[in-house]
Amino acid sequence: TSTSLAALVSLPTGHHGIDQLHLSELQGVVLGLLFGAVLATFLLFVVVFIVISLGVWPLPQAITSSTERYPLTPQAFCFSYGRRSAARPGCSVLDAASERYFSLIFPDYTYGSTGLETFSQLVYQDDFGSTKIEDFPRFQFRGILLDTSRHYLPVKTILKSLDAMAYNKFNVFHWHIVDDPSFPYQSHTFPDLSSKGAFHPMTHIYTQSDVRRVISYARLRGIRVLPEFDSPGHTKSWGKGQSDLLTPCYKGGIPSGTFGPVNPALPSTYQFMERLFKEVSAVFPDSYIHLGGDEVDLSCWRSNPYVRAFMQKMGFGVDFAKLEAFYMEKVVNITSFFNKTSIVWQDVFDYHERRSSLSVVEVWKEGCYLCEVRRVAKAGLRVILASPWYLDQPGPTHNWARYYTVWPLAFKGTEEQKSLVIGGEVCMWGEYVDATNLAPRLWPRASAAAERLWSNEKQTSSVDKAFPRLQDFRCILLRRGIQAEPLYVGHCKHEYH
Ligand code: CP6
Repeated sequence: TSTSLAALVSLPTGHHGIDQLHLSELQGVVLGLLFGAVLATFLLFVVVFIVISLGVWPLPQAITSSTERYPLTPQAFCFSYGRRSAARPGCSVLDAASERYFSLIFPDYTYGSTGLETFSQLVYQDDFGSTKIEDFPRFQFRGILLDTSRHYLPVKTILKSLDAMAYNKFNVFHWHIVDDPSFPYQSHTFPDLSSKGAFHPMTHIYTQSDVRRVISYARLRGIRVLPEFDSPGHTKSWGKGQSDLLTPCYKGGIPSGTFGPVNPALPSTYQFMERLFKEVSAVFPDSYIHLGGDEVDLSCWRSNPYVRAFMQKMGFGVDFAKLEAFYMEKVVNITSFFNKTSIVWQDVFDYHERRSSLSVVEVWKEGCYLCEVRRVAKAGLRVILASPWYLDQPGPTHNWARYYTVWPLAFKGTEEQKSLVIGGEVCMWGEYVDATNLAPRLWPRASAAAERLWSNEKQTSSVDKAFPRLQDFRCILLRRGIQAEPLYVGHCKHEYH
């Protein structure tokens, strides 16, 4: 006789919005455990108890446990499709997820092997027995920004981060792929951008096959890839492989030899952007694209007589905000022609007069960030909140509790305005971060933001209650090979690292 155990996985119907398939959501109405007859396995009876312990993170919307316990053996365990699930048997995303999660549940088990030694090492117990979980995300956009321009991150490192993101139910990888220091994206249309603008033309680039690999790896984990090509500022590296793109700065009436933001006064600039974004729109299939638009240094534009003449001609006078807005609107229009919805940093909203041409605004500045969230929502635009979740700098003030105690909707506004807050994002800027320190700097502090973005706010308002659960979850991350840093004094039960 054999045990027949199954986890029922159901995808709710009517699933839409920015959220892609995510196993944890598929678990939507999940984990109804079915039991068949119980077993007799010769003399030795080895069981593995379900580990749905304190470490469930982020907290599901509803979780109930009984004290009954059921043994779970890998030979007799399987995931199956819920009867009323919107996903049908044969769904490749779900099948791949089942396989991955089978290995995560039974870490040392390989199909076909019945080594009891391996099994015996696996026996551990849990406080609860049968558990029913009902779950769905609080916000549809739960992102992590990684910056591959300040330091190149190997593809392997990005994939590993995607694993950890999925464990934390993040569903957007915001790929800040290029910036001032380097241009690692290998463009087919403009190969010089990376051959001249990357840190190294061969080893420190992302080929299109690298990008495809990242996108498909992310897709299988319910994560969408949101590329950012930030302009007109933060583009120094673009200038190395594309002459006449950046604005020549002037000093004492002559060119000083230095360059500023993208030159908004030349028609060739927009022809370049059209061709670049045509390619990028095809390589990155997501319907969203991040266009940056932040921190534009106006002094170089101001110094350039041709830029000033262009402004006169356009009727902008000496209002450089108008010039910035003009430029961004052009780029927004170019990308919308390629069927993309654009996301911009809050700077664009702040200087833009015709805000109705914008769609989604990402709030990143410190200070009264909820004031800004409110202003954007009042203007009827969607908001992503990043300000409280800057994780790139270490230090005593940057502790997890600070990321945990954020209330994204604590501003005065109507329900409709609040519904425009589509989520939030953890920013991991790359000035001080590369493959050596990325994981411990991200985890488990980003997990604090993950729970804020996923779980019911009322059920997760206590730092003290969250602490032991987060410590447990950090141990789970370690067991899965994610080098998450410790929160405080303690040890992990299954310390393998
Ligand atoms: N790079 C780009 C950055 C930052 C931004 N854009 C940034 C600014 C201030 C802080 C952290 C990061 N490094 N392209 C702003 C969105 Cl504190």
